[in-house]
Amino acid sequence: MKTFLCSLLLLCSVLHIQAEDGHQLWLRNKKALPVTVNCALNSPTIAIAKQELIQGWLGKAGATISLVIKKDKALKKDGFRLLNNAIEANTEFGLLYGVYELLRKQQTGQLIQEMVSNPSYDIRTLNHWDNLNGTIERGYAGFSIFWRRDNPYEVTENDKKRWQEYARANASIGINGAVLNNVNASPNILNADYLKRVKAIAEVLRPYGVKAYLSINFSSPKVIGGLPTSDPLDPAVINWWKEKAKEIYGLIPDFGGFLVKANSEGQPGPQDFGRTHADGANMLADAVQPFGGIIMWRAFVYSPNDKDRAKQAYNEFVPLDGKFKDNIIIQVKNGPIDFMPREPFSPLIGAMKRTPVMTEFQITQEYLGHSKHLVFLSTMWEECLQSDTYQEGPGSTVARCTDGTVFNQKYTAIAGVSNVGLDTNWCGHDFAQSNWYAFGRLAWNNSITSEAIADEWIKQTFAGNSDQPSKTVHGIDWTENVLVPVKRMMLDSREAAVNYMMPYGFHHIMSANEHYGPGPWWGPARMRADWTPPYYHQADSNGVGFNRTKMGSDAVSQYKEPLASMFNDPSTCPETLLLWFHHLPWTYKMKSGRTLWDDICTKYDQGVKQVRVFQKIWDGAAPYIDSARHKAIQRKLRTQTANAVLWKDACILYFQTFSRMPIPMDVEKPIHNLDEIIANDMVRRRPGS
Ligand code: GCV
Repeated sequence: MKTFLCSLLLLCSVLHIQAEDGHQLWLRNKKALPVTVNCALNSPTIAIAKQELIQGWLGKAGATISLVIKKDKALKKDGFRLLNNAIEANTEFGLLYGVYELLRKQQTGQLIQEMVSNPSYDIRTLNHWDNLNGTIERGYAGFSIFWRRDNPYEVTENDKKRWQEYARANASIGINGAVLNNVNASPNILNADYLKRVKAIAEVLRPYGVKAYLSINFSSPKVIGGLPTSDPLDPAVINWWKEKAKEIYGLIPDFGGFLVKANSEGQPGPQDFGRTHADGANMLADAVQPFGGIIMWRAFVYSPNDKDRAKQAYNEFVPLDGKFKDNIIIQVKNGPIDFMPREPFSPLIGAMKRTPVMTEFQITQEYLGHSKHLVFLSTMWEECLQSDTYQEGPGSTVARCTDGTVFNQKYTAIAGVSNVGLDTNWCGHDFAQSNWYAFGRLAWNNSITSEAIADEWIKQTFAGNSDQPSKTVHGIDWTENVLVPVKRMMLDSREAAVNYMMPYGFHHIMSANEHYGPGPWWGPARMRADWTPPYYHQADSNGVGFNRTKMGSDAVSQYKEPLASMFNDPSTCPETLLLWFHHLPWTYKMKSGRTLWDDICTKYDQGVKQVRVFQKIWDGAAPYIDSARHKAIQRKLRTQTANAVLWKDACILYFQTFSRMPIPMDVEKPIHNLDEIIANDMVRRRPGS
């Protein structure tokens, strides 16, 4: 036995076989060719840049590359220029980004030409909803990489290694900021012991150009500062925040700033003291301003009293336009409700003309199948970024309204709610890594296509794997059997999820609390209406959908013409958003010529069929993918299909109780019974169970 193990180890080392467990993300070990790297500068960041080139070089063997810091007007912030034998940038981080770009091009078989690349946004952050006890709100990949319950302040070598790997992954795709704790923030994050840990994290992230930011709790002056109030206009409170900022910057000179969730879902905020969001944000902005810090103030606000939750952020924030200090950015979720599988863009974007606005995307799949479903979110974000707001004439896309092209902004930024945890493969599902990757790539370049992102990611993540080292991006069979079909699967996957979960503008009809399976029926008597699905789908015997037209809640009027009129009329409203804006009869005639009911059933069915195709595609790729990752993904696809069938059956059968119409003949018949699905769901949701 001993001899057998020894020979196996020897064989592995000869063949360079490495277990593929997904931990290396898109940065898998390569058999690098020799290269010489020159740089006049010496710094930890330059050392990383050199090391990356040496360990990843796939260009001409024996080449020499120079890394040059050079003032160049064509380069903005951390942009870079790739030349034949050199990378130039204004900053050392620019050089590092240039190195990763060059290596990415080599690894994905792209033509390397002289090019300039500038980031679309100055600040490209991940938001970690990580709690100080190590759990992660809406996290599906294990515990936090930053915080833990036991020995919370101890910093181990293992911690540092993880943080370093995390920072490297971020730098490789241009992410330059990390908000380290949950927006539902514990005031304790600002206590000295936690700040020491933040300092330790920041030190590991720093050479990779990733700045640390913190979410703060607006009541901190009272809760941990011992003050009688947290009123933002109170001189003692103002002073407390100034002193706290001084303390933080004393520890972490390049600290990024604060992210704030205020007066939202029970979090404290300035309105508790009769003040406005601007009062609260400005007070914090003053505290961090001397150190170059910024405030990212979230506009995710809604109260149970409004008739339409979708209108509230706009109603509260637009009147405050122009009242915010210039180191504040309003952070707005991409849609008006909450990271649904499909929403129109938030009407706040482009409407605040004298206040910088940044979009917040959700990388973690709270409403898109957690880490169990394969859903490539890039297409959803691309759809949002390319939506035309018309705010400053045609072409005022979400991307251009937030990246400084349309409005003159001191800072531009974008945020993604991270899906990273302690799981070996970081994200729970190997394909969920592609969402981290896509967020970074879009944050760097908001006009890159999802197709290009998927192409890069597949090549870097799967080509030339350990079981099949010879199958590389250059092989025709690899292209035909992996690259092309897997890319198709990724690009179709978000639409498939919309189809089997919430087609035609349905939203918020998932099960309560966990937000995973279907739950359109859920609505206990004393529950806040806007937390229950019937508030959103409004199904009755006459029809279905939320009436947001001028005759309904009039949310359409928050959009600039021609959108307001287009959304207001069901015949011009995109069918993908039909039930978002309209309450329509079940017999409403769709563009297909069939009834709304028939088309709803058909879409659910189509979603299931699409996931079955994904299973086939993945099964077909088996000979080309290392077996550990292949099996893990195959298993998850099975779960996804079963869950898609459940969504389809539950929604069709539930809505049928209102439509009273037959399921079309060509739609696969339900295999579940509605009463059983509901009973199961209720049992799971029974208090205390
Ligand atoms: C961090 C949704 C989520 C909450 C999240 C909140 C937010 O409501 O379900 O978990 O809280 O959004 O974005 O603040």
